Amino acid sequence: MTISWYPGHMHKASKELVKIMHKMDAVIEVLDARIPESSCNPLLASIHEGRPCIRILNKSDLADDKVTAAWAAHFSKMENSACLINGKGAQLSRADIVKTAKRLIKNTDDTVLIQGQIVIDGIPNVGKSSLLNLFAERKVANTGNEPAITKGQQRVKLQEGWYLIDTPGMLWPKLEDQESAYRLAITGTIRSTAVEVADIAWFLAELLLRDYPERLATRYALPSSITEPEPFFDALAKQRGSIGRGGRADLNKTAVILLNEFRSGKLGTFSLETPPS
Ligand SMILES: Nc1nc2c(ncn2[C@@H]2O[C@H](COP(=O)(O)OP(=O)(O)OP(=O)(O)O)[C@@H](O)[C@H]2O)c(=O)[nH]1
Ligand SMILES: [Mg+2]
Repeated sequence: MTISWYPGHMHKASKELVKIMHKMDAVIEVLDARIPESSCNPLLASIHEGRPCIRILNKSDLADDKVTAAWAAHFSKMENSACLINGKGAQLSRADIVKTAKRLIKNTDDTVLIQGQIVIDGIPNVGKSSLLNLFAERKVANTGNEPAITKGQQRVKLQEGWYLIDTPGMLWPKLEDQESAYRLAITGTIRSTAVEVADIAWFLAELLLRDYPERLATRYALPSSITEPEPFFDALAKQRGSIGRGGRADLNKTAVILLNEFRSGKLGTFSLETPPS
């Protein structure tokens, strides 16, 4: 299966982002801490036009702390950039954002430093609207555990006089690197109706059986003889009662079980990409 998902609202969202960019003093690009490389939308660098960029590695509670710290060090070295980490249990504050933005905006114009505008962008379902709510310290934007919840821009004034603008999650027209596309799908960035759930879970099972066999063995009490997705899904289906015709795994139901456990963190924390050394 080739993964491709670029609905019309994303094209519209990118045009609307371009329209407001000249008014922005800085940008916040939200990345998924589990897949910082794949979750970096290549269109955004050109849309940002060199503006100061605060990258936030979000959902860090689902990733490996050491790898996330290495990614933060990698991104912080980039020109005109800062990189912050956010996750459940270790959240950033409004003061962190304002302080970092002021440091990056090396502008002698005091009015910018008192009342700047920052746009929050990134791929779908990465936590942009949750961050807007966090920094606004109230629920101003809808959030949800599926991609494409936000359909239009939303501007909020913070107590300090700064403005934050939330935007719809955006992918790009062609997902050239299909391994990356599968990583985007397993982390929940691609709408489930645009992919074959069983294919995505098969990719995830292969990856986990190869790199984290002990975690699967512990969580599902698997015999060590299971090293391939097919017997893995049969064993999981038996355990969770998702048996189909002929006593074999109902692959769709069992796929959903594995994906949900991975996405919710029940299987543990995973960093699926490491920074270039
Ligand atoms: N585990 C974890 N979940 C998070 C975190 N931040 C957000 N979420 C969850 O991720 C899901 C998506 O959050 P949203 O804020 O709606 O994401 P978004 O980037 O605005 O998504 P779109 O508007 O669809 O582009 C929600 O279920 C959030 O509760 C986090 O730091 N850790
Ligand atoms: Mg949103």
